[in-house]
Amino acid sequence: MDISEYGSSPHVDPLIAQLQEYDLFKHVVELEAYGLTIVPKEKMGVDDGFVERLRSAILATCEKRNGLEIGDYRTAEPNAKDIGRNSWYLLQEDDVFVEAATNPRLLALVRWLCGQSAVLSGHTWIIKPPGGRTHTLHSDAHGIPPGGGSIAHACNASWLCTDYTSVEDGPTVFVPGSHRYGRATLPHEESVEDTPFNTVPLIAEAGSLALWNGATWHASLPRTNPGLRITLVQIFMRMHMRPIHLWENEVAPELIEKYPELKRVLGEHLYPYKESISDFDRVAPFKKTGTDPFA
Ligand SMILES: O=C(O)CCC(=O)C(=O)O
Ligand SMILES: [Fe+2]
Repeated sequence: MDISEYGSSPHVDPLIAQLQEYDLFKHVVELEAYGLTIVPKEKMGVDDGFVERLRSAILATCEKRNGLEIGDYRTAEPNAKDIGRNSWYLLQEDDVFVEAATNPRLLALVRWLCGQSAVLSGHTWIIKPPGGRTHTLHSDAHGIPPGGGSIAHACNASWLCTDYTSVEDGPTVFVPGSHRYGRATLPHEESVEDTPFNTVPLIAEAGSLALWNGATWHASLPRTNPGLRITLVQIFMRMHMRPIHLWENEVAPELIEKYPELKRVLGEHLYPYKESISDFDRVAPFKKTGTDPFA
């Protein structure tokens, strides 16, 4: 008996059929058990040239937007800050970005985590040169405090555009199972070296999809190998994470001045995230919302 064939659950039945068709059940189990999974290139149903096209599109967009020449990514040593600028809103730069965001296998797994109504929320590249900046352990499900972790609110579907062969490549590292904590990291948990939790590095070939529940704690290591690590980061979220209104430029400054509390309730937040954060003061309070329901 196949329960999905009864048609009793219209949202999940088609997903089960897709997961079966694409041979993805193992990845669903890993997402449930560890909060992350790596789908190898061969299972993603992409053509042979896909990764190369994606990598080239990222490099070309970075060069165009930032007015620089990167050269051969296997040996290049660009300035980390320069290549990190203007990295958002990629969809309309090249059709390969649309292919990356709408890959049917990727979407089956994203919809497993965040529902059929999941939306693409953020789209950016990470180009990491040797010695580049690293992330400390964090959750991508910003704002989900303790108590909110029984479902995935967000997920990260990152395409590896270069091989992550060893820790020298500067890979992402994860705390397996941390999605069940359902909260962001606290300051004493953030350092990869000192955290009391077990971490595992993401080792996989270019073209693989690394997919994690947004709540799964992760960081990244500095790159010590020559050349660039190149990744397309795609954040999907549940539909309710979309605000009803975007208030920016909608409310007259005079009204806000007259009613100062208005400023706060309209949201002094990071989202919608545009380009390089101009107001870094907003990052710490924003991250705290993931650790305390009263933050
Ligand atoms: O660069 C990495 O490996 C991790 C980046 C990260 O934190 C993210 O994509 O959410
Ligand atoms: Fe992250």
